Amino acid sequence: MIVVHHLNNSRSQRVLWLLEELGLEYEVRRYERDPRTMMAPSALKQVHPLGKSPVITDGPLTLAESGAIIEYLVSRYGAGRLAPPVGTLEYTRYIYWLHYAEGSVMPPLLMRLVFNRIANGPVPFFIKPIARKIAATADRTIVAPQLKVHLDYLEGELGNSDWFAGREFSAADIQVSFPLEAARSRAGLDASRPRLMNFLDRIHARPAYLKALERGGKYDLLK
Ligand SMILES: N[C@@H](CCC(=O)N[C@@H](CS)C(=O)NCC(=O)O)C(=O)O
Repeated sequence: MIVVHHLNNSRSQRVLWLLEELGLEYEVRRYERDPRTMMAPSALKQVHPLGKSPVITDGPLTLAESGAIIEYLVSRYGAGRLAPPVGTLEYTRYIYWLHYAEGSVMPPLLMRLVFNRIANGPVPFFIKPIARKIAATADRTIVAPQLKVHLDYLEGELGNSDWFAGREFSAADIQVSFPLEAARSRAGLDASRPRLMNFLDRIHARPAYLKALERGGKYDLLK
């Protein structure tokens, strides 16, 4: 049985969604973020040394890293579903988006999260104005321009095809969904980028997406 070690409000929601799309049986083991630090509980370190989510176990295998998990589940259990045929241009695009989501667009989104927390988090009152100023300057000069480049790029890509890898929905769309949802929550993704918003509307209407939300519980991404 596949076990998903699922942290609330996190990337592991994508894995639940993928498993629902594939119609596979799985067990969800839940972990709650510390409400003050938002970090994962130490119990996750007993599953994998990094203590992050998602992690899956499948028989003797323990696997972390959402892109690797998605690739593993699709190649082992997909039976040709949710990935373009190997050797096609669409397959290369599929692999590209699996990597891009965590390797390229998530870093500036994570920096935005950190600077938001520095600006709004609990710091001693006498350093608060300085902390806010440093966070605002770093965000304005480093993070915001990068996020704009990524969101413009992603919006443009959906002008070429309905889904990221091509004409068919694939697991690459599941992988890219998390940065887009995070961008809506903390990077100002809105109706000024209609293709991305339409993509989010389309995925949110999928029965498997909704079923995965029921299995995963509250999904309210950090700002
Ligand atoms: N690149 C990794 C990132 C894993 C990761 O950072 N997960 C976050 C959840 S969104 C986490 O576990 N955060 C809690 C913590 O760092 O303590 C992946 O895609 O799986």
